[in-house]
Amino acid sequence: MSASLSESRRHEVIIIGAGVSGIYQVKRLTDLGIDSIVLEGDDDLGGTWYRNRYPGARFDSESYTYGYSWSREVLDEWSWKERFSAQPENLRYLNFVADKFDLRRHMRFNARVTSMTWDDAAREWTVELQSGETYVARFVIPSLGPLSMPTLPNYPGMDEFTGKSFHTYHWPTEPVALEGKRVGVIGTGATGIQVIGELADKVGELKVFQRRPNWSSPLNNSPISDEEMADIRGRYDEIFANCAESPGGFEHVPDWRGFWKLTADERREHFDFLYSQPGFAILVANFAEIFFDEAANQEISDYIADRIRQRVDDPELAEKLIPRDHGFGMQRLPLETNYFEAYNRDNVRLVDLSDAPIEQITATGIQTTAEHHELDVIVYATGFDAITGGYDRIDIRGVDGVSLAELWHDSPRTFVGVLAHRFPNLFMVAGPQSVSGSTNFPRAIETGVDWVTDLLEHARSRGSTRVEATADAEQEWVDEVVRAHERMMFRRSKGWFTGYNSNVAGHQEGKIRYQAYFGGAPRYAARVTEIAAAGYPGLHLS
Ligand code: NA7
Repeated sequence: MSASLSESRRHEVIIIGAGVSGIYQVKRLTDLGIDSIVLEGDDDLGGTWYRNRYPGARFDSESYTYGYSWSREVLDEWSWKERFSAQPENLRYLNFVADKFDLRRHMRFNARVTSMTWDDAAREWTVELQSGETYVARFVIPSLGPLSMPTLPNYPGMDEFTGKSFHTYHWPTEPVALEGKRVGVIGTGATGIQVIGELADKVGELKVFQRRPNWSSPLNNSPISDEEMADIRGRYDEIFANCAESPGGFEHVPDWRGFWKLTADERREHFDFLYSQPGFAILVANFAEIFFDEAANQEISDYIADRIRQRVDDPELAEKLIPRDHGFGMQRLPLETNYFEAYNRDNVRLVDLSDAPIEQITATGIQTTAEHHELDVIVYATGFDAITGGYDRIDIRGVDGVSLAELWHDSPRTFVGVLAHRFPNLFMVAGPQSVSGSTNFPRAIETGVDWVTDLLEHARSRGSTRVEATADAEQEWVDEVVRAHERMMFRRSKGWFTGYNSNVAGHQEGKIRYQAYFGGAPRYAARVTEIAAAGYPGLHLS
């Protein structure tokens, strides 16, 4: 039952979500003396790094490019221990930042938002929690994270399995005994590939249920020594400046020497070099042509396929691990540690679902059309209702009760990924159609938080109590998002970059949901900076 409005708690700003974005957003607002509260559905802060506790969960971005750039003190005091830091350390980092700035006192946990309703007369949002309590605020800043809505398949019998089963996002907080156990992993995306590489030598038997193979290349993780950390600390300004200039928000920048100007041997030499480099270098420091020239993409795909053949002992199995339906980098590239070597182990088996799909989950395992697999544990690494999923699960009602989920049913519509027409005073940090889904998240998050904060200050300084994107400005941005997709070959691939998830009702294979802006982080940052400098054309402030 809803509490009456007189019982509602009032704040000027409600931030939804205490993850990487919410933490920075509340820091900015409280520094400005703006009365804000963070409502977090989980029982502690950390968002993606609070939730994703599965073995092998770690950054794919260099740790020191993932961390916040906005506090010199944090940069000076925090030492990253690994180039690609693992989940427990990442969660410690976020706690360190929140505690250092005493941000927990602005956060309320176990406060899951279920609905939000705009009152155009009062010019405020009423936000309702699962508990029935309500909050009222002039502005709401959803900081929901692009991958916060996990999705499970809907195989018959999933509830009947008597062993342990969970989605990777809901990996239990208490330790799970896996030694000697028969474990099945469904899914070979970025998550599945991390889990499989990590678990192969720690469980009795590992069966990988693969619907489609994914391209993957080595993470090349390594420890960061004290000396190296000191060097990184001295170079932070340069590192973040490089990230700001790279389309993906990474240290790695594309190679513009010209794919076809070099000989095949020179290109191969460059591929060899990149394959040994850390992180996304093989993708984002590669020749820019691999993203839009079919022949260039085929060449790097063939190169990576050969690497897989070299690493997997059984040639027939190697072929099953090589994607045929999309080229290298055309879906989110998983980075791996010992993934391909895992298949050389006697206790690891690939179950190719393209030969024999899953029919049902039984009390004791997984039944495919070919055989029954007895299992003690089933790990669903089956992905997310990406980018818009977090919004869809809140019933958001704008002007005249219009539903955001209904308006976005086919594809979201926003102005620069921050505002939506008919939803005044709702400022999405790193929302749909921003650059967040296509880059090193925190770099884009900082752009988003800073822009939202400036806009809020601008509105307050003018005494504006209502900020809305015009329909025309929204349409222009949607058109720009579509044009950026059209330039990219990956628009023909399946996967969350193009908004497709087979487990979400209403998603249609081959129909793009324009969920992210793929024009690159530098271009996005320049555009939104230009808009702010010009006094926010496209927005109606009153
Ligand atoms: P992804 O990349 O969406 O991968 C999900 C995987 O699960 C993928 O291999 C899917 O196969 C597979 N899947 C999904 N549903 C099923 C069913 N019903 N049966 C069999 N297999 C299925 O999610 P991740 O969690 O790996 O990565 C998401 C992001 O998290 C990642 O990009 C990082 O930024 C962190 P498919 O390829 O669709 O055939």
